[in-house]
Amino acid sequence: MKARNPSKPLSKNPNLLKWVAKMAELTKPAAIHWVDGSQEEYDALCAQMVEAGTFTKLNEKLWPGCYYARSDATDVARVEDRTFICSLSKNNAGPTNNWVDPFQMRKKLKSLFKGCMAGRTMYVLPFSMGPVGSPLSQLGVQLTDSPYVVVNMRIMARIGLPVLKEIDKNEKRVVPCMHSVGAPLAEGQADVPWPCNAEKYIVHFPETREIWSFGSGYGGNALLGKKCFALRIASNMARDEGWMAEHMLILGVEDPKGEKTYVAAAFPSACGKTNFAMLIPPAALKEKGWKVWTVGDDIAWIKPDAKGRLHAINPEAGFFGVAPGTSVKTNPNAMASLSKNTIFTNVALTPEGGVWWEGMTDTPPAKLTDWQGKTWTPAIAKETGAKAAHPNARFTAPASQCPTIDPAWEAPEGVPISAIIFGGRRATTVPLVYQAFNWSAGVYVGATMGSEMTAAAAGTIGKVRRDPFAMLPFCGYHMGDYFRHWISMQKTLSESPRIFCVNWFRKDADGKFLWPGFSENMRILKWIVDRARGRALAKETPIGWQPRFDEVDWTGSDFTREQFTALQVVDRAAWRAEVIGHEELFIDLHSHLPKEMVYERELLICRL
Ligand code: TSX
Ligand code: MN
Repeated sequence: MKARNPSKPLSKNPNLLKWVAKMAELTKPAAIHWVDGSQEEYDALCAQMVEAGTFTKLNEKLWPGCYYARSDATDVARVEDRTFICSLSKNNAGPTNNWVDPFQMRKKLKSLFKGCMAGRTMYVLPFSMGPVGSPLSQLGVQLTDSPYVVVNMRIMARIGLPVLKEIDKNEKRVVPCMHSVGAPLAEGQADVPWPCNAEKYIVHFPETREIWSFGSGYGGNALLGKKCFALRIASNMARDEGWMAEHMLILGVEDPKGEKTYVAAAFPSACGKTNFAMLIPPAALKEKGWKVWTVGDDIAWIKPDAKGRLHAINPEAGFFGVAPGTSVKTNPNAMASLSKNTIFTNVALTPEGGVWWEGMTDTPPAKLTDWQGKTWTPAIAKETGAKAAHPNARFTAPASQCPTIDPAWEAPEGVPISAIIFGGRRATTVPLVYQAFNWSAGVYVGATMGSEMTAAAAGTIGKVRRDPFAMLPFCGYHMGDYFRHWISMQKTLSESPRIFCVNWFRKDADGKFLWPGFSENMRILKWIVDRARGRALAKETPIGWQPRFDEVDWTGSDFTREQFTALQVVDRAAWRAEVIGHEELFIDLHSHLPKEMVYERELLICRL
């Protein structure tokens, strides 16, 4: 069979062809490649990157179909201070986003992108966020000079021919996504394994629904379907169209009768969101017939159906997960998901052609090549503190490979959402679990959630950093208006999901965790699902409804009434101080804050 000529356009859509030509004229690539999304194309791009030194093929026996990439040491994470929401009015971006006048930004981008793809191939990458053809899905086309981005996007989204067919139906608006690593090659200039630019711009135009990303090849900066589209741009679409684009996992709880209850949950970073999405119940509950199914681990698009019930899809097709800390103990389902056909970035390499990261096994291998290509041994680590894997090292794994992937994870109509959970990492004050009194009280819980710093690098240890709805870096408009949108969503619903708050991280006076977490979280999840179904009791406290000890299923556990009581304490003095902390964030949003937030706070103070 003759290989197809990738420069031949795969679409006749005049708007798409015009835009591609215009962008090629601006960026001056040496070639254009229309991405069909096939396995052959993926294999060829991977082979080409092995040849170029960007990829290392892992040992086929140990890690079938897997590749390894090491990024530039300066291009290892999202760059929040270089991320911009360029709405026409600064007021619409709000105080929690960086804003630049869109006319000025367009001028800047034009100069940055001028000739920026010289010597490289520009890939035309059509993608669908959500199952192709789902009424909840959205379409985009990313132009990128990074083959690494193309192969990662093939795992994280639906790409290629089926998407182009959808685009040619011309029903849905297509979001144009421009991306360049910003490293043009002069005639005869040799390439580097990870091209990037010290000057980075991650730019969103919410009104025109456009994304422009320059200078980075990493994760959320470069895989534009994910944070840029599915959260920042989609949050704008969702507000305008009456749905919700949320930084939430989706899971399904199957009860002993075989009935499924779906839950969406938002957690700030470093709370084990992916672990919770792939939870395995303790043996005793498993034997009773309880099972958790995974729909998604990061993003949920939620929309009322014709009957006014919220339905959610996972707009992604893969997991772009943090590797360090992931093990057969903390998350066996993630380990199974990443066991084949996975791309690893910035983990460590074993002499056998395998990968390793901190926390994968109790004892590290005797010798590794670290994420920067240097020799790493446990002795060196002990002396210098050097990490074998970068703390933000990632795996890109197909969701279909997750052993607990829900049979309905690609259902075009989504799954019905019965409960919403907000979490945080709090050593004090916030109990293990409580249920908000009603929707607006639940919105208050989401608006005031936060985590305590664990690393000195991120700020003062112990200080609560507020991250409302885990959306602070991802809301594409004014956070106060976002709260307002949440409040107003209830008006469109015939039945509101129940809203809960959890905290797996409460500590005793000696700094020891009060709750074993991980699989044991199933007992709390079971109570949440039983509450949503009207099957469990609760007692009223000043902050919401809490389970009594006897209302949690402790089968197979030796957790005591006293331990549980300590975890569930609502300390009125601590909560009075907590409410003052809520105000610190609200004051910044004051001019856009919905009055419900003020009323909820007043009522909370009254109850305290
Ligand atoms: O992911 C976590 N979850 C959710 C699991 C479904 N982690 C990992 C940290 C975040 C990246 C947790 N860490 C959880 C948790 O529920 N809880 C804790 C805190 C903890 C850590 C170790 C122990 C107990 C609690 N060890 C023992 O009890 C032996
Ligand atoms: Mn995330």
